Amino acid sequence: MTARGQNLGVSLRSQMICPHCWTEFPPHELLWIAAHSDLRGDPLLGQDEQIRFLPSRFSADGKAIDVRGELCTGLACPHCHLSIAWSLLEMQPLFLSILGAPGSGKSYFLSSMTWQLRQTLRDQFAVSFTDADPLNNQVLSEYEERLFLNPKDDQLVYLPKTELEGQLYQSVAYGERRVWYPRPFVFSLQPLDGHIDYDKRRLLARALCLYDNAGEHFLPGGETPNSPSKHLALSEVLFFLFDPTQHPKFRARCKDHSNDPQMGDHGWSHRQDQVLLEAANRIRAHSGASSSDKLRQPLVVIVTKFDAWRALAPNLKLDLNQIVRRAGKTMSALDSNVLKSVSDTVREILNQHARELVAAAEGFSNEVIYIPVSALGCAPEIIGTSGMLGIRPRHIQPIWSEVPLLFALNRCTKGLVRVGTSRRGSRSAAAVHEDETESPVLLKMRETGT
Ligand SMILES: Nc1nc2c(ncn2[C@@H]2O[C@H](COP(=O)(O)OP(=O)(O)O)[C@@H](O)[C@H]2O)c(=O)[nH]1
Ligand SMILES: [Mg+2]
Repeated sequence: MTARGQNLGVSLRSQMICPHCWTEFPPHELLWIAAHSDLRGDPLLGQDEQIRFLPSRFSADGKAIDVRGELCTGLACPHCHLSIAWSLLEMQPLFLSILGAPGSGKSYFLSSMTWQLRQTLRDQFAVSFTDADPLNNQVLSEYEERLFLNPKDDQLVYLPKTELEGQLYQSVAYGERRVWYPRPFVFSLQPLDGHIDYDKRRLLARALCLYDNAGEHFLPGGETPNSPSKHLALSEVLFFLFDPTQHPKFRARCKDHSNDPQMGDHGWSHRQDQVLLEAANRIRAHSGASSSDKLRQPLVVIVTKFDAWRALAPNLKLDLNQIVRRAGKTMSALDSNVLKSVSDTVREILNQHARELVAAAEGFSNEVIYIPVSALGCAPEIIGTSGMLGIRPRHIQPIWSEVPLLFALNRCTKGLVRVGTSRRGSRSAAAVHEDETESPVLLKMRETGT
């Protein structure tokens, strides 16, 4: 592959990291996935998988040719043999792990976030957000379709539980040992025409690798050598979902103000601070940090199901236009004043009702931000006598689901998404201007003439 990079019309990265097993390797070690249907049987992935091979023949446009003469398009990791999206050849990866107790709303949040980002990033930030590997992202695309593109929008639907070893985990057999890796959802992000740094698009582009972890993995004792979680240590920012409906004090305060079954008898409780402490321990173990060290990654505490606990925050009006503000003709910026004031309000509420969580979060990282979201914007209903919870797609109205990732993109990239501060009292389209003190990674924005 080395000499083939130019033929493919891409400039290759010198080192790559597999988003499945996190092995680092140079691109010329990449394997190709045979295309001919007879070429089946992989020692690591099983009899039904296509053969992985190091090619010796290439087409004129740099694609490998398998031993049966078929043109191949799929790439695979030389270590675990799982498939690797092309965008990882060119774009720096951005790992991001989503943690939370079972039932805290991770799967709904992830679906709502990616659905919203497809529009918000393109329309407001002139950034494209596309599936790097549609086949690998299929589970998530199906979730999005079920919730947001469902033709039977008055029927109750639900997302399946994230099984420990189900669709969201892929298994690899290294001899006798079988390892289950969390399936990454990989998205390509690049500036579009209209982005202030469109001419630096190759430099700014990132391959976002998201992990939806089964909550059970993070209950004490959940990690085994066969279910590794090294992505936590690689994550540039961590999302921890805190679910107030699982907290006894929140439930006691909200049950008379919410019709959500989760706030009543239907609710359950996990010690959510312990999930965070367990994650911190694993990251420290992977990175060799001492148990008293705070971690280098910023921590976003995403307080889910805002629709169910909004009675505790009557002054929070979470309108997207309040935080995503026009900063020029084609670009918007995140208003850091709004972000900070909402974070302070939410921290105060958590401090009143779940002090242990604030202590765990602030012991975890020096940089903690609290963001309320509602993936659904409404309460689920109990489905018949099954006891399961479902949602009618026509009721769904996400609240701020994309904000945590917009913040992460600002924090971890060199200007893909920008922050600014609103001028006092201004509500005009040009209400936000760049504030270089807000983020060390902020690039200077040229005058936009607004
Ligand atoms: N009220 C409310 N409930 C939600 C919301 N998002 C998810 N839920 C409910 O929370 C439960 C658990 O969600 P899920 O995403 O499966 O949790 P996970 O185990 O962390 O992946 C489901 O029964 C959902 O109906 C929300 O935004 N508001
Ligand atoms: Mg789940």
